[in-house]
Parts: sequence; structure tokens; C-alpha cells
Amino acid sequence: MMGMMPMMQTNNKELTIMTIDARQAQNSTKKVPAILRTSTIGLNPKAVTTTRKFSLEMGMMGGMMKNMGGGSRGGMFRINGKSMDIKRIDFQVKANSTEIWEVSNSSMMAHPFHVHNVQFRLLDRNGKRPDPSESGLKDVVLVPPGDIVRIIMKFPEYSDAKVPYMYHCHILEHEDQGMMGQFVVV
Ligand SMILES: [Cu+2]
Repeated sequence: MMGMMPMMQTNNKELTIMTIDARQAQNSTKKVPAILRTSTIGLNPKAVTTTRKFSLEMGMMGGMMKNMGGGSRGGMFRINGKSMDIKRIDFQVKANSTEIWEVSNSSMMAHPFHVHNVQFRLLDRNGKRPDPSESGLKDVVLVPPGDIVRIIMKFPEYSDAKVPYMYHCHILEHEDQGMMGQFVVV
């Protein structure tokens, strides 16, 4: 037998799963291009009409005060000082508009920030160009403690002034405890 042959032990019998024969590949003259694909979805920083800031926050005091005040559940996990309230729309976005969202994390934990309705690109992380592994279209961006990330997104044409989309930390316990907000597209 030629080359590597992975084996699996099952009841002491050896099974061939795959045989790799690289002799043909050695003759290939094809090269991987330096740039595989450029952006084709119109995320143009010059088209940005609005920049918004989102501060991801955790803390005991906010939660205790909110609970004593009889507010909505949670309160320990907030965005811009507010816990999620299903009755509150945090802001309106214009359909077909391009926005930059600056997301910062003042807490002691990393938060994976997720936006509904759009996919986005990471413009920069702490003022530096993103790692190539983060340069594609995304719907979640990790924001470690102390980091500031800027994401750019173009909102689709569909609008509805009543039914909101959410943005939130994607750790279930965090969004459930309030690290979430709502926007509508108009
Ligand atoms: Cu979180």
C-alpha cells in the first residue's frame, strides 16, 4: 500500500477508511491567487450615514438597583446602561442605509456580539485591521474585555416600523439577563 492509510479499530478488525494518493497532485502547476475574492456587497465606508456606539456592561450594582426598583428581570447585563425591555425600541435604522457600529466591552468577560437582519464586516479591532480570519462576512463578532471593534453593515430594503430586530450578546445567560436591545428598520 502507498502513502498514509488511516485505520480504525472495531472489534479488533482494521477498516480502511480512506487512501490518499498524492502522486498526481505533485504535477499540478495551479497557483492559489493572492486575493480570493473582493467585497461585492457594497459595504462602502463612504456610504456610512450613521455611527452608533454600544457599550457592553456587566455589574452587580446595576442589577441590584434595577431589581430593588422592581424593573424588568435581570439588570446585571446591559448595553449602554440598559437591560433588555421587550416594550422598548432602542433606535430606528433607515432601510438601505449603511452604518458603522462601534462596540466596546467594559466588563471582565468576552461577549460575542450578534446582530439580527444583517451580516456585517469587521472594519477594525482596537484601531487595527482585522485578522484575515475575521475579514469575511460575519453575523457575530467576539469582543474581549477592553476591546473596541467597529463593524460596518448595510441594512436591507425591507422595513417595518413595528416589528423589531434584536442585537445581543450571544451567550444565552447574558442575553437572557439583559444584554440585548431592539431596533426597527423604517
Ligand atoms: Cu456576554
